[in-house]
Amino acid sequence: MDYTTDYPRLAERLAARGIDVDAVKEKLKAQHIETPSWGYGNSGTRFQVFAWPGAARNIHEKLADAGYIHRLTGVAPTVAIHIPWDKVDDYQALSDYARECGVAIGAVNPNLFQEQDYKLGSITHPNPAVREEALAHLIECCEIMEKTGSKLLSLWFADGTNYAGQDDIRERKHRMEEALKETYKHLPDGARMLIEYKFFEPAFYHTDLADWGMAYATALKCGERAQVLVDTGHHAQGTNIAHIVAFLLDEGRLGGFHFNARKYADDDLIVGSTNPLELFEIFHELVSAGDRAKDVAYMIDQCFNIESKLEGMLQSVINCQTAYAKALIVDRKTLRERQQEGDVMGAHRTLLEAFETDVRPLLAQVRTEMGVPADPFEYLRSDSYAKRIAEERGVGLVGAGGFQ
Ligand code: PSV
Ligand code: MN
Repeated sequence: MDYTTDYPRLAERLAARGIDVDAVKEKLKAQHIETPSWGYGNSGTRFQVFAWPGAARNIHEKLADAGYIHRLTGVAPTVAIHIPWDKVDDYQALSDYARECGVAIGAVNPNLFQEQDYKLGSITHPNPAVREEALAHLIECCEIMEKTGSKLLSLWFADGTNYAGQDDIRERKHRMEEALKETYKHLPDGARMLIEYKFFEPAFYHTDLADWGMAYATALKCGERAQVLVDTGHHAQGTNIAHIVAFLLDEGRLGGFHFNARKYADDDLIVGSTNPLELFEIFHELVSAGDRAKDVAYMIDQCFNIESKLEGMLQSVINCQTAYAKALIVDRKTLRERQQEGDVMGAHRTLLEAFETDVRPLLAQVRTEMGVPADPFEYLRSDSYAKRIAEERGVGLVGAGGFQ
């Protein structure tokens, strides 16, 4: 549906609330959401992988699909890669191909969870030879960053233990710090290292980097260019993620996000699909932090198991745009006044006013001005791209994100 005809009325209402609508539109046009290569391939749960017709089978097809999502939205110009899932011989050629597709290579994600050797961990493994192997992979990823021009090394470790007493927790902490300090030295100029945490899975007794505090403390030991990556799925039920975001922003250590939604834990569902208020709260903190949030990297980390990869990815980008648009139209002047007066409900309702505003006309207007479809989802459904790739690529499970 094209909502642009409703835009003038909305713009008038926002202006009456003291919102600078032109400034909001500029910010929305400059939004940057990175999509993950692994979201374009087939993936599944530990029970089954269901093949989707036309799902990307290799990094080239993933980049082509990412380029398509960028053409439809105008705000998804980079693609995160996972090594070795996306390993190639010639990274210069890969970067050139990405450019032909209209995108660039974004964060490089080392994969330290799929080798047999990593059963007891990677950089925290009790055996120094395995730790060496894992460190070599991290350094290899820094070299790939150099070749692709990537400025982000995005780190997540499956390392941990399953049973009390299985290994020495403090010793593992030291092994982690040692490896990350060494990796830090190999970062290309101007690049950052983002340290992700997760409180469980695949380890269930303890995870070496279980929460934001551990990731933060580790980042401090590495250096200024080491920051925390918040994956929205990696928290216990009830955790206030917006609070973590605000705290890390204030400390200058919020590096980026992995967006997804979860009902239970790390379900990798479409961001904003289970708790749009939470996503809005996060964006509200980001907008409130102003310039402190300027380098934050917004990445999607999702897999689409039963739905169309392209539709799932597109909806994810749209949901991020919606949450950001709502955060941008918060009447911050009134909010501040009410906060200082101790007006609890007044302040809360100021936020709700923005959250409950239908921003579809604003986004449709922004898209039209950007020269992309006013309703990208409808466009995708009426376009021939999905049909064409389904015919060309067929139904196969090969080349997925490594979950088969
Ligand atoms: C782990 O659950 C994670 O969130 C990490 O970011 C991985 O790189 C990604 O998912 C894909 O497995
Ligand atoms: Mn993640």
